[in-house]
Amino acid sequence: MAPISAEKLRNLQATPACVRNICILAHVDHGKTSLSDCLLASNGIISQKMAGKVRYLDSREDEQERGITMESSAISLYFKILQHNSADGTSDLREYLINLIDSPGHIDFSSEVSTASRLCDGALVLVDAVEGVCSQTVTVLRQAYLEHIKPVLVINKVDRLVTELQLTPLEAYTHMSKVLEKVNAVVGSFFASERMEQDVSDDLYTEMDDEHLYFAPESNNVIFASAIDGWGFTVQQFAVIYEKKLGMKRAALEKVLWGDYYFDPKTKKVLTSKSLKGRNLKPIFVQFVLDNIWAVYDCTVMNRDLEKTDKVVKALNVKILPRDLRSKDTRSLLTTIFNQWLPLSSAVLVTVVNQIPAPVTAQRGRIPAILDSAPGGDMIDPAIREAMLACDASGPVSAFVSKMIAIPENDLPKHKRGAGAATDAEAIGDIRERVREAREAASKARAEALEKEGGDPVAPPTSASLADMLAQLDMTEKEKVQHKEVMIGFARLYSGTLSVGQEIYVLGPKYNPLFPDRYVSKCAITDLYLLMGRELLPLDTVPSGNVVGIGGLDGVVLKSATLFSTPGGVNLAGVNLSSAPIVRVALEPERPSELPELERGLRLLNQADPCVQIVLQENGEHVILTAGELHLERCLKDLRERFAGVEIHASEPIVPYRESIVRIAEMNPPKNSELPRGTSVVSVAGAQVAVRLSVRPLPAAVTDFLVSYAGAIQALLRRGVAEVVVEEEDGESFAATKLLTLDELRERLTEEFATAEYAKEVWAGVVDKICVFGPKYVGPNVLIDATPDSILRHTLSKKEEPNRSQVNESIFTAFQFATGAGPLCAEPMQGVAVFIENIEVHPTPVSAAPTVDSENEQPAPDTLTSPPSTVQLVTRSSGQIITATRDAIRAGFLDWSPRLLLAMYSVEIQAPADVLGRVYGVIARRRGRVASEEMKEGTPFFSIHAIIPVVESFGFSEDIRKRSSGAASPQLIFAGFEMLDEDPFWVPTTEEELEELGETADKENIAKKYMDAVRRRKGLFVEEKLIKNAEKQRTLKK
Ligand SMILES: Nc1nc2c(ncn2[C@@H]2O[C@H](COP(=O)(O)OP(=O)(O)OP(=O)(O)O)[C@@H](O)[C@H]2O)c(=O)[nH]1
Ligand SMILES: [Mg+2]
Repeated sequence: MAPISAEKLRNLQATPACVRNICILAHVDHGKTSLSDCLLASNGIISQKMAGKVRYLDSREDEQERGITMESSAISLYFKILQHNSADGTSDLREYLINLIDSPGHIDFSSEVSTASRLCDGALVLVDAVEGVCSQTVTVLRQAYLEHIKPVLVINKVDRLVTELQLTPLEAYTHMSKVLEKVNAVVGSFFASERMEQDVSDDLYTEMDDEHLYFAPESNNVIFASAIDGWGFTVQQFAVIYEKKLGMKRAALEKVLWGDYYFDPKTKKVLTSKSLKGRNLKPIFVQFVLDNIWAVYDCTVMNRDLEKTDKVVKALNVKILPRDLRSKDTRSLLTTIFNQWLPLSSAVLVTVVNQIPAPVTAQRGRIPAILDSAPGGDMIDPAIREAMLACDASGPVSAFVSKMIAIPENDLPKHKRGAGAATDAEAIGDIRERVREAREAASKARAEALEKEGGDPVAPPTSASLADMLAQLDMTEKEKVQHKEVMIGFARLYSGTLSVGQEIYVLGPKYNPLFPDRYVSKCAITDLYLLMGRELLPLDTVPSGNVVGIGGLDGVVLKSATLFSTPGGVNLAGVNLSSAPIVRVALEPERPSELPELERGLRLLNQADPCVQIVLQENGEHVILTAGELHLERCLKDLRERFAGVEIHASEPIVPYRESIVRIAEMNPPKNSELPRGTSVVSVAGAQVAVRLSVRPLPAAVTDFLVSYAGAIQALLRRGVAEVVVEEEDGESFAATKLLTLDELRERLTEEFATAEYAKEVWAGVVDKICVFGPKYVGPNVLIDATPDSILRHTLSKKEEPNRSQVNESIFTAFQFATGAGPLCAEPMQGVAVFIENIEVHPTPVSAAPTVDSENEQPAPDTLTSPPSTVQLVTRSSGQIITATRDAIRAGFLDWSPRLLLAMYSVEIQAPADVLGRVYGVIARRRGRVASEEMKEGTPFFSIHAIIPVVESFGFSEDIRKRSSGAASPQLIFAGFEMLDEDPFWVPTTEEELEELGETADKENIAKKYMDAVRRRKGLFVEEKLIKNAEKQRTLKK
C-alpha cells in the first residue's frame, strides 16, 4: 500500500465527522500492542507479515526487551471504506482519520491509562480469551465508564483456545459466553452502584436504561480476534458472508449469529433452544463461524494436510499462491489465509468507525460530565461551553493537555538527518525506511546467528532481535551524543482551531475560576504535530476534535494543563490517578560534581511522567517516588540515559512504616506508677507552664475512618469543599474523591467513636472536643481537649470560640511533631489519641527561685520590678513547651504496647496448577499470605490473591516468574498499612522463652528487625550487641 500523503490526513482532520479518537485498554499482556500492529500494517507502516510480531509502538528499547509497554504512544491512521447505501443500493467511498493511543496494561503505569482515556471518545477493551477478566480489566472498564467513553470489547487470543487448550468449537463457544458474561457483570456492577448513589441523593426516581452499556455480539460491539494470527471479526461480517448462502436478510442473521439459535438444514429455518426438541444441532455461531476457523487451524498448524488445506481455501473463497500453499512455514500460511478471509484491521476499523462516535457527537455527551467534575465548571464562559459541546472549529480554542512527552531533539522533524525540513511524504517514507532497515539488519543478524548454531533457517524472526537491531541502529546514529529533550504536550482539542504562533492561556491543574489570576499563564504555540508513534509530522493548524502534539509549553506546563484562547475557561483536570506512588528511593550522582545534571534530569522526569513524584528532603536528599519496581526501573533508565545523562546511584528502596499502640492483656506496668497509663506531666520555664496529658489508642473503627477519608477531611478543613485536590506533600497523595460536609464528618465520627470496646466513657462526646488531627493536620491521630474549662481551640466545633489558651499553638505544633515521627523509628503515628487534661500558666514563678539566676547575666530590670506577663512568658518559652510536650507524647506512646504497621501489597497471580506449589513457596518466604485461590473455570489456571509486605516485595515478580518458568506473573497493588502483631521491644522473660530463644531473641523479633533497619538508615541510635560471644572470640585470639 502506498504511503498516505500528509495532505490527506490534514484534510481529514478538518472534517470532524471523519475523525475517531480511540485508545486500546486491557490487562497487562492481553495483546494491545500486537493488535495495534495489525492496524499499522493496514496503513503500510509495517508489513502484514510482521504485524503482531514487531510491536512497533513499543518503541523503547526496554519495552521490547521485556515485552511490556511502559508509555502510551499515539499514532494516526487512515482508513477508507465503501459504505453500502441500503436505501438506493448505491455505495460511496468514505475516508476516516483514526487517532489511536496504545496504553500500557501493567499496574505500575496505570496513570498512563487515565491520561490516554481522557483524550479519546472510545476504547477498545481487550480481554484474553483464556485468562478472562483480570484485575486491570476491571480497572480499565471502570475508567471507560467514568470517563464516558464508548467501549468496544475485543476477545483476543482466541487462537489459544484452539492450539493451547485444544477445546472443541462448542466448548470454546461456551467458554467465550462465560467470559462475555463476566465482562458484562463488571459493567453491570458499575451501573448498579451509580444507580444506588442516585437513589440516595435523588428524590425523583428516574428510570435509567442500562441496555446500551452491555457488550453483545449481535450489537456489533464485540470483536473476536487473534492479534498474533492477524484475524478478527464481528458477527456482522459473517452475516455478510452467509446472507446469500442461507437466504436470510443480513439484519435478521446478525441477530441470531450469537446465542442459543440453531439452523435447521431441512426447513432452512432458525430454531431457538426450546423448539430444538432434543435434536442434536450446534448453535449457529459454532456451525458457521467457529467450525470454519477451527478447520483452518487444523489443516495448517495442528495436523498439516495439503489436500484439506486446498479444500478449505477453496471453500472460503480465498486466493493463495501455490507456492505459499506448499510452504513449510505453516504459521505464515495460516496468517495468509486469515489475512484474506478475516483481516483483523478491517474488523476493528469498521467497528470503530460505526460504533465509536465522531468527536462532534461524542463531545455533546461527554463535555457536560467533564465540566461537572471540573472545579467551578459551571463558571465557564457560555460561549466556550457552547463551542466545546458543538466541537466548533471556528469558536474559541479549548484543549486539554493530559501529559507531557519527552522527545529527543534529534527526533524532531526539523532536525531529521540534517536534511532541513523534510516534506511530509518523505517523513512518512522515512518511518517505513527505518523499519525496513531494521528488518534487513535483523534478518542478517538472524542468518549469522543461524550459521553459527546451524539451526532451522525458516524460524520466524523474533521481535526481540528486531528490537535489538532497531535499538542498535538508534544508538549508532546518535553515538551517545548528549542530546536535548524537547517536551511536547499530548493534547485533545475540544473546540477552535489551534495554529502555530498563537498566544494561548494555560490554566494549571490547581486553577479555580474563583481566583482567576492564580495558576494562569500565557504562552505562544511554537509547533504542532501529528503523532505517528515516535515520529512527528509538523502541522500549521489543527482543528477541533483531534489529538495533537503541542510544542512551546515547556516550562509553562508541568504535567497537565488546560488551554484556552480567551479568558473565562475552567480547568478540565481531575484525571484520577489510580495508583499512589509508594516505592521511594534516594538518588545521588556517582560523581558529586554532577549534581546539577541530576537535578535537571529530575525536573524533566517529573514533567514527562504523570505518576512520578520528586521530593527534596530536608537533609538535601533527592528522593523519587514511583508506582512500583518496574516503574522505578524505567525512571532510572530514563534519568541515566536521557534526562540527566550521568551515572546515578540509587539507594535501597525506602519503604514507609506507621507506628501505633495497642492495649493487650500483659502489658508492662506504667512507667509512672502514680499516674494512669500513658499520662505525663510537662513542666517548663521553672514550672511556670505545666501541661498534663495522656495518650491512648484510638478505637480501631475511628482510625480506619480517618485513614480512608483523609482526603475528604483535608479538603473540608481547608474550606475548599468543592475543590477536589490531589495534594503532593512529602509524597503522600490524597485523592479526595469522597467529599464530606462538616455535619457528615461529625456524625460519622460520633458513630465510629461509639464502637469503642474499652473505656467507653472516655470517648463520649469527644467529637466536640477534637482540637486537631495529625500529622500535617489531617492524619489518623487526634488531639483532644480534656481540660476542665475546654480552653483549647476546636476544629470541628460549630460555635464561634475565642482562642482562650496562650499555649494553644505550641501544643498543636508539638502534637504535629510527635505524630509525624514516632519514638520507634521516627515514622508517622497512626491511631493515637492525645488528651490534654490540664494546662496551668503562672506568670509568677511557682518556686521562690528567680527566673534568671546565672551569675554572669544581669537580670533584666523589669523582672526585678514586675513579673513577665503571661503573653511574654508563653512567647519566650514556646520552644521549650513544644519540645517537652512532644517528648511527653512520645513517652505516653511507649507506655502502651507499641506496634509497627507495614505497607502491604495486594497481589494477583494467574498460574497454572503445576506451578502453584512453587508460587506459594515464594509468597511464604516473603512473609506473605494467600487470601484466596480460585480456579478459572474452563482453564487450567488458578487465580491467587495474596498479601505481602512491600518491604519484602523487591524482586518478588522476578522471583515468581523464574520459579514458575515464566508461567505466572504477579500484579502488585498498594493496599494500605497493616499492623504487624509483635512488640519490637519484646524480649523473652519467662524461663521457657529464655531457654528457647536466648537472651535477646532479636533473630525472631521481626518487628525489631524492621525497626532497626529504619533507625540505621536514618542514623538513629540502634541498640545492639556488637560482641555476641566474647568468650569464643577470646579463645580464637589466643
Ligand atoms: N496466542 C496469542 N498470543 C498473543 C496474541 N496477541 C498477543 N499475544 C502475545 O501476548 C504477549 C503480549 O502481547 P502485547 O501485545 O505486548 O500485549 P500488551 O497488551 O500490549 O501488553 P502490555 O502493553 O505490556 O500491557 C506477546 O507475547 C504476544 O505475542 C494472540 O492473539 N494470541
Ligand atoms: Mg503493550
